[in-house]
Amino acid sequence: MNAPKTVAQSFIEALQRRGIEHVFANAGTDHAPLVEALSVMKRAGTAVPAFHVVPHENLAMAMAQGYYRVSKKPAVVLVHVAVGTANTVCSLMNAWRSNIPVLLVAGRNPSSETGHTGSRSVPIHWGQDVFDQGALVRQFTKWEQELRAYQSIDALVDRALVIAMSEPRGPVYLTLPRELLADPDRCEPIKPSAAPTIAPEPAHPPTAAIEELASMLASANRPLLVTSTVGVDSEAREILEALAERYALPVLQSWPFAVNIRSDHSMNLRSHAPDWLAAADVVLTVDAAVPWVPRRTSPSPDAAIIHLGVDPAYASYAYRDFRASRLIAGSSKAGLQMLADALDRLHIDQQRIDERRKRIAELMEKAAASRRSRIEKARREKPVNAGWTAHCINSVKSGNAVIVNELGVPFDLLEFSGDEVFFGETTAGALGTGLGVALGAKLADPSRTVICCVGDGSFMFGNPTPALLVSRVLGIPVLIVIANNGMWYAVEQSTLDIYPESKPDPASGLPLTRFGYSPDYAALAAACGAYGETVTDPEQVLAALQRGLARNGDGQAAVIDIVTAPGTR
Ligand SMILES: Cc1ncc(C[n+]2csc(CCOP(=O)(O)OP(=O)(O)O)c2C)c(N)n1
Ligand SMILES: [Mg+2]
Repeated sequence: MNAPKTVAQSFIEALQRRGIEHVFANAGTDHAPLVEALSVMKRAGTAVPAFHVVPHENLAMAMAQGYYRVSKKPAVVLVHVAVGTANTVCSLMNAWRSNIPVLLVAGRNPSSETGHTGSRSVPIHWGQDVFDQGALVRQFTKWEQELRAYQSIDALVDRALVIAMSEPRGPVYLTLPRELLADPDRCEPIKPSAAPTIAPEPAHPPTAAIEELASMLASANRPLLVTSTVGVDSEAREILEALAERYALPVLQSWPFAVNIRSDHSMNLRSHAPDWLAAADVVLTVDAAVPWVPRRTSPSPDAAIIHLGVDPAYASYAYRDFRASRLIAGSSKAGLQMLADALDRLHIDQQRIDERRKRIAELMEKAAASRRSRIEKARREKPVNAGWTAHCINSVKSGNAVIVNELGVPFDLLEFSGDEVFFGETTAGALGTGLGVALGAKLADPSRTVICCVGDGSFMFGNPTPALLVSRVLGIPVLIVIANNGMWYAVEQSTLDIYPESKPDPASGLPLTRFGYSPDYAALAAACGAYGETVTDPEQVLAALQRGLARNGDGQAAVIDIVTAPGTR
């Protein structure tokens, strides 16, 4: 007689039915019923998602983010009880702040001492039992739940995914007790015809509010649009580009997480335009959690400020004082298109637009000249200047490359045609996500070149040994470029920023900023089966990147360790 189907099997079937392609797994004793279910299902030839062994949970969580960004599909991260959950939390904070849906699943260790197949069997089942496992992630997830007896695992998986995929998107957490996973599934099987999970449609902003916004922009002299993440949706980026071009509406990217506007666009102020921000009379922020840093520059108190986005109040941020004359809630993509249409219906003084276009063109030319001279200066600097690395990356990357940047190169020196995927830092600033993001992106679309630029600190935070192992085992080669300044420059920089009179020791810099030793990252790469190279000469950067990409073409990951000067980025 066949053994009855377990809840563990039903869980795996539910993932398969809902279109989950990848499970990034870091297993433990809590997963015994899942391991057995997978083994049974494999022998029976049942279709299941790809379960990948990922030897660090932070890496698994990062891979899910890169995978989602390229495929637009959520992945599952499977971890071991509270301890595995704890290891995901750093990268989970990034997923939370960048609205990336991930279904994080953890086992719960058995509660019973005897009497059940799943009952406790090793001493850790006492020690790993915690009072409130969900508390570990509750403030970084949209929803968290534990499977209870007689609940349908199908319904629970569905609910988790729908919540993760509804706007604003984000990670969710589901825990599965070992005894319940081992139980026979007593619930009615779901009808095979049931439709797969779909993301709920986001609400559109109200027409009246958009029309009012259009009139304000139509009569503005110095309007400004500020965004951080709108370009995560390439269609929204295209709408924004057309709107900005037509109405000479300059776009500032604050803490950019995506390509929000292509680099050669006539209205692209990149990430720094304090003068225009200070003088703007109408400021529209679109998907920008931190549109500016008030202690540096703010718009004038007389400026009209409008925030547009699915959650323009950013309810998940504890304190945030970017007061606005208007908050417009709704899909930013829909809102930008509605705004373009509303502006088209208005009678707008073309001369005013033309004059502004001229003023902005002059500003752009100055900024471009300053970037050119920065690159010319960087070209000769030794140790290598990361600005030169950015320039070399521009020349080697393909049009649809994925560029991940975690304190690797200056954003403003990267050039994007618009078809690339750019994955910047999130406002959570949890370092150690870059390597996994790059791997997840490559898994989602192996035809894309994936270049991951990281600081040496970020490289170490990113679990490099597990990352290179996963790259090799899954055949997902990426190019990792390290800006190796031997330190945490950000820490030194932030100290000097608020204590400008501070005096770093000429030999050792400020306390708590220098590593004191530089590991041989190229040798580390080689030890993990990747190609590794150390570069000290600026003239070698381009060729080294090309060699790395050639290795990628042969299926091997590459680590190009570029020695930069302490106190620079
Ligand atoms: C997980 C985590 N730990 C610590 C920090 C604090 N922190 C912010 S930037 C930074 C330095 C990162 O070093 P690196 O990647 O080498 O970049 P660099 O600043 O040297 O350019 C640190 C430690 C953080 N953001 N995230
Ligand atoms: Mg560093």
